[in-house]
Amino acid sequence: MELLWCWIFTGSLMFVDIIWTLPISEEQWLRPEDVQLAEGYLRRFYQLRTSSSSRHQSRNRRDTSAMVDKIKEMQGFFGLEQTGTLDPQTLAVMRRDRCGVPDVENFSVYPKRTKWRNKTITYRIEKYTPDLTREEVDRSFHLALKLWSDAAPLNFVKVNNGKANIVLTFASRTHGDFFPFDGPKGVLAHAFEPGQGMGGDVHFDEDETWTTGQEKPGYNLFTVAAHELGHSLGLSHSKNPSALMYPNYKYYDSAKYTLPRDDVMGIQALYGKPIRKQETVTIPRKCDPNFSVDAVAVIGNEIVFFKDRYMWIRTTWSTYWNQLREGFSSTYLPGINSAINAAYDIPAKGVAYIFTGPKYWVVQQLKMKSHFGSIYEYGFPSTVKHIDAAVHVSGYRKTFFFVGQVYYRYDENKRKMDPGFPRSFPLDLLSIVRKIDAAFELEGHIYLFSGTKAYLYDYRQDRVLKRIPANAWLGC
Ligand code: 0ZB
Ligand code: CA
Ligand code: ZN
Ligand code: ZN
Repeated sequence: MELLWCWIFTGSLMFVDIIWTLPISEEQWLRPEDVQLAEGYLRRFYQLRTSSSSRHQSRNRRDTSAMVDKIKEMQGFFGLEQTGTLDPQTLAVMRRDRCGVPDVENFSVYPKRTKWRNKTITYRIEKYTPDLTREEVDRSFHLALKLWSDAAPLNFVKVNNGKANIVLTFASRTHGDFFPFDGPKGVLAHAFEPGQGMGGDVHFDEDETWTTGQEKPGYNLFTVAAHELGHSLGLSHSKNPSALMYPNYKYYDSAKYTLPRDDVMGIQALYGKPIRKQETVTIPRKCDPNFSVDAVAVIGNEIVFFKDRYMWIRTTWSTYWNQLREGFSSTYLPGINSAINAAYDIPAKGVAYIFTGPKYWVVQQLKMKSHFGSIYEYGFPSTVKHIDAAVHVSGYRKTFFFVGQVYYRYDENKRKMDPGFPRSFPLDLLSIVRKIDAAFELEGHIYLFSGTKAYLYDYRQDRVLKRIPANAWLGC
């Protein structure tokens, strides 16, 4: 725990400070030097911005309230009572040597760069919270750990008894370390930096209400666990407000959240980059007779074929159809690093939607930053973990999603799933295919891909009109 380190070396100093200031009333005690010290401190570590730094000019009301907010933020961070005033305890902490490790700095690590020597790290859940089911707690921790293991060469293994590197538990008030919890709000949890014994352990304040959503009052367990596990792995607080390791709580949706850049840089500074599996470097062989595709969509003027982490791009203008570009999806679609399951585009809107597992990405142009959401926003039941294929039928303004042996119809205008779905495939289609891998619409024609074949499908009459090899567009 980062504070432990600081307190061992400066504890006695802080003690003297408090004794010395206690008998004096607040007004007498607040000297101009103290206000200046606080202002400098809050500017440096909490991005306080006031219009004037001169102490001869009177402070305006906006500055004062900004200062009060920042004092509260700092008090919350140090587990002090959030009074918003420069009381003796608060000033004592500000005066204290900062141990050379600001609690807020673009990612930061512990003074000795403590980290785990082992790449496989075990964790054990010692006690569950009554606020959630065991499954919800397990899942929150699993997803929180996955954020970190996706960004660095680390594996987490859950053990149910015996020794573990990281022990996670819920406790209130005094609970066997030197850091008693403070009841509801304030400190939500704390974690110890990597090491023997309590090293790496995470304690959650049982006096908080733990949730899997966003409901208030309450704190999202995934979010807090993700932050605390950053400490367990050796990261200290970051000064970057968009970082997960920023000191303040902010709700993050476990279905959508990916580790911010600052935290990725932090974890990789300690453990290096993740070791990618063989599949990422192999280019699928498009002319293989067993070739099948994962997804197809039209992005801009180009048809994009996806297979594993690779893609081929060709223009929709027939004269240039022999020109094919190709590469790893991550080079054309920054941020998308996993295999793509499905994709569809709405030509009228000029956007494409790309699905990887329970996430979808909104893409307007290749090589442009895209943003993402969760498939559950479409109204899929939680049993659906990924989509096999998707196609937007412009004539209906509806999008069809294929999942296993059924399909869903989504109304893009109402932004709602049509009632009566999922349904099983129409009969003619069903007689030919068992599962759809990919689908796209081009000039009013719908192509459905299944295995090594692509089918030109007339949805109005439920008739398959033509059958071609799945790689027919790829110049084989
Ligand atoms: N633990 O890691 C913390 O940072 C403590 C304070 C420490 C002095 C022990 C803590 O509970 N901080 C609160 C928190 O929510 C701060 C707050 O209430 O805003 N930490 C978890 C967190 C932080 C950033 C993003 C997500 C979760
Ligand atoms: Ca608390
Ligand atoms: Zn504790
Ligand atoms: Zn923290």
